[in-house]
Amino acid sequence: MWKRAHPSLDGQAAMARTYIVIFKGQAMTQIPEFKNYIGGEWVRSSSGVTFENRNPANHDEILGVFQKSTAKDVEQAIAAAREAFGRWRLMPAPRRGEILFKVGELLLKRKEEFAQQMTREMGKVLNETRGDVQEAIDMSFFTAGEGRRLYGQTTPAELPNKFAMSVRMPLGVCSLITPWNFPMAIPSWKLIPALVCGNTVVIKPASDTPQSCYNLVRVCEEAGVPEGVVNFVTGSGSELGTPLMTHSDVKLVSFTGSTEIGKTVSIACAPSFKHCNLEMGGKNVIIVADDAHLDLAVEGAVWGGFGTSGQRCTAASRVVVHKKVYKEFLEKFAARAKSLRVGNGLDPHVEMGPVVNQGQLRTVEDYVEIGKKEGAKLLAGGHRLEGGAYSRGFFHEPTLFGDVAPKMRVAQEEIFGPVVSVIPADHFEQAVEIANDVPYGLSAAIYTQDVNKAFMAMRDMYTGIFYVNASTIGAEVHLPFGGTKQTGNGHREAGIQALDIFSEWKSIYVDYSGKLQKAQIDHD
Ligand code: UN1
Repeated sequence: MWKRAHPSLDGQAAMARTYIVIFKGQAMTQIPEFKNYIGGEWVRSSSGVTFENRNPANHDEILGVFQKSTAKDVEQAIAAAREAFGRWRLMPAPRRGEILFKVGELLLKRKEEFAQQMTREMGKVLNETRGDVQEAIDMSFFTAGEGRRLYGQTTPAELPNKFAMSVRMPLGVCSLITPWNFPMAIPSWKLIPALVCGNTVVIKPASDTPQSCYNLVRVCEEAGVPEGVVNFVTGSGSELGTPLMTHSDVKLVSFTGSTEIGKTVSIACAPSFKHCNLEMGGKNVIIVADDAHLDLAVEGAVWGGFGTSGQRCTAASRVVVHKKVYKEFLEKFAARAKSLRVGNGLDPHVEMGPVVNQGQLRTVEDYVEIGKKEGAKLLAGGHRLEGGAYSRGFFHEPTLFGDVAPKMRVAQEEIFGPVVSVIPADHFEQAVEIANDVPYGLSAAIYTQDVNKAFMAMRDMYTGIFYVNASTIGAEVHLPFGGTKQTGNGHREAGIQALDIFSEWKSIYVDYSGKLQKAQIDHD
């Protein structure tokens, strides 16, 4: 029997200790302490140390403290997941699906609250954090139905009185390592399909955004996911990565983050042949053809380039524009970039929030300098925003480079910030060539009114995702998500394709002939 799950999210079970901040001699606010979730219990780290979760729009605001966990904590979480696996894999999949449906319902109920907390912890505007929570809701509802499908195949056997079929089986304990830019959606892309397939998990969120993942885990607990099935451990990747990636009881590591770290995950998994699913960088592109609806293309470039402050792996950080419309496009794009309202994402008038932390802000500043030195033309932005409402946060102007050459670093490397490079092209074929000529292959788009060009680009762009007359961002959960080249390692998250990550195939033959039959040999 499973032990009863904690009954209510509203209880303060996870926040046993609070801190009082003293400001000008006055107690200002209470800072909640969040714990790890291991084997159905909310527990402190064996380190006894915590780290702070701060608001990137106002880094004086501490949203909570989280456990700075150790390898020992991870080992306990893996042991709990391993113990729970024996029972969870035997729970009928439709029943697992029902619990996941409940997860979706609870997320829906608390969507606004979770969105507000997410804007506070990572900065993107409220509309986008609502979308992030919605993506987790969509994933829960879509995947819950898989509990009643998880289709395998039945197929004729080549011998008489013999039956053949294939079924999916879970792998066991999965380590899920998730990023800060979609702090609830991406954990849900991994967690929910892993669970419906019958796996148990240890999830480690990015240290910039532990609360959104915590909210998802609490919802799982409330929905009735039994103890030990989902384990949540916070702390630094450099400390926790090794046990998460190398422990012999872990069967799969699912990672979303930079290509650089993805490579280390891949290498760490190799000696023990762990399954490894990687979602990494992008250098996504919008092609603007000479017949494009220009205003629409500009809107797409603004949304794709500056949405989430450019911090999406699907962000449109390059725009390749036909020379006939290049000048007009650039003028319109620069005007829109300059007019964007930057500020605290909780303000409904704000269109772009801060970047997530000081390091990310420096990276953006570095790339602005690199672009200038390479000879790109700075047409909008180019500076961090300082003073007044900006003084306590990590704000940067929406930045636009024109006259970018395809091989410049700003056109080749993932910046993960509000910087867009516009590249002129002489003709359509050249535009496609430039668009493909980067080390990544996540998302691409074309704006054109010509159906022939649209289909040619659909065929020739070597990316995992492609859009016609829409920007490079906004993938839906029931379609496969992932990319080619250095973006991934051949897997696709989301859609029914995610099931292929989180399950293994077993082919089963049942011989009811009552005699020895030999495949391939008893042929005549
Ligand atoms: C990411 O940037 O890591 O397609 C994920 C999109 C979102 C997901 C982005 N649905 O832009």
